[in-house]
Amino acid sequence: MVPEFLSFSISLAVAVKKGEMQDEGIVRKKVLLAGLRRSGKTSIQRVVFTGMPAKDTLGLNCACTACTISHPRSSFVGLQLWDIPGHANLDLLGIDLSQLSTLVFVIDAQDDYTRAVTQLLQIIIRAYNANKHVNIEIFVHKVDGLSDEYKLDTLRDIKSRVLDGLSDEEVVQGASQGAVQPQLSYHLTSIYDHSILDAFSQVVQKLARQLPVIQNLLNVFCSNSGIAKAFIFEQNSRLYFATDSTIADASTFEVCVDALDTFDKFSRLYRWEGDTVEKLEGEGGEESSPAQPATASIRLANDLTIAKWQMHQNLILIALIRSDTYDRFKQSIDYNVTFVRDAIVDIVEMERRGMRR
Ligand SMILES: Nc1nc2c(ncn2[C@@H]2O[C@H](COP(=O)(O)OP(=O)(O)O)[C@@H](O)[C@H]2O)c(=O)[nH]1
Ligand SMILES: [Mg+2]
Repeated sequence: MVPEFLSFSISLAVAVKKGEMQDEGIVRKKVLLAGLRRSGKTSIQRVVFTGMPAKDTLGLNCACTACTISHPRSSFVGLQLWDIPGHANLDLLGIDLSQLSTLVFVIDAQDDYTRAVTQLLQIIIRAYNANKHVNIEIFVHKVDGLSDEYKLDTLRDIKSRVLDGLSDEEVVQGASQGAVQPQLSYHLTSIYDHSILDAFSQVVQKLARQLPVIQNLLNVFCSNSGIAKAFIFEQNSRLYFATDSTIADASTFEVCVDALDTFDKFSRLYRWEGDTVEKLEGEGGEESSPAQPATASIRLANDLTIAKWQMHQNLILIALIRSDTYDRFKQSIDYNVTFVRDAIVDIVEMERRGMRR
């Protein structure tokens, strides 16, 4: 039951790489949210990063200016998110695409997307030619209310239009010689369910340098502790930074996010005495999370238990496990968690030192 963790060493690159930028002494990765007007960019940004309830986005005004939002300092990945109006001219806004780590393009799937695909092709070519390593993430958005079949047809249609469009383009330098191709990832998203969190988590994970290390750690932890699925969530944003490599369906993720919310709500009902409070308040500064116990669990009706452990200031380990395994081996699992926690704390501290240069 007790895992044997291999010791691992991590080296961080010291120079500021392409696609990174510094502000307030923190290196942040730039993520540009692009797409036609009213495709849902601002709603995504508000729901994911400020916790705005999805229905409140109905009242969002059409922003005519670009805005940036910096992910909290305590985050695992330093992010700067650019939300630009649909009609904006990138050159006039002074956005240097070579500085971009990720381009997120939002397409409204409930609308005619012909014009959106044309704009997407233009921006892919520009972003790719400016930085061959840019991650391009395409959100086929507002899929709530669409049948599963219609969703998949729409996704297939958009993919084929984009591929056709790109193969017709001579402008993607190098691609025609069969060298490098822009790497495109597609996500079906909606702000009315957890798909937007899942998609944005995957976007952010690609920017985390230590992801493979944490993933390996979780794989070892799960296989040695009888755990079906584990996620490391950032509590404030509810984005997950890593999960083990077991394939899980969307409902597993949903149930884990719901549990995270429930733990959070319950923890607000109680005052947690002791070191934890002082530590959280002292370290967190601007965005310290509410004080809460280091561990808690919820038993679901289908003989499964969801357990959580506080890993670091704002990072939570959530694990889905059979209830009988949890009851029998709780102490061993808690013991294994201490290995994961120590490793995560080391990695996070190292990442933060890497961010502050
Ligand atoms: N049904 C649905 N509506 C959405 C979704 N995301 C955004 N919207 C709505 O789309 C409208 C335009 O959103 P907004 O964020 O202002 O678009 P922007 O111009 O791209 O920033 C708003 O009324 C939102 O409530 C979604 O996932 N599903
Ligand atoms: Mg907007």
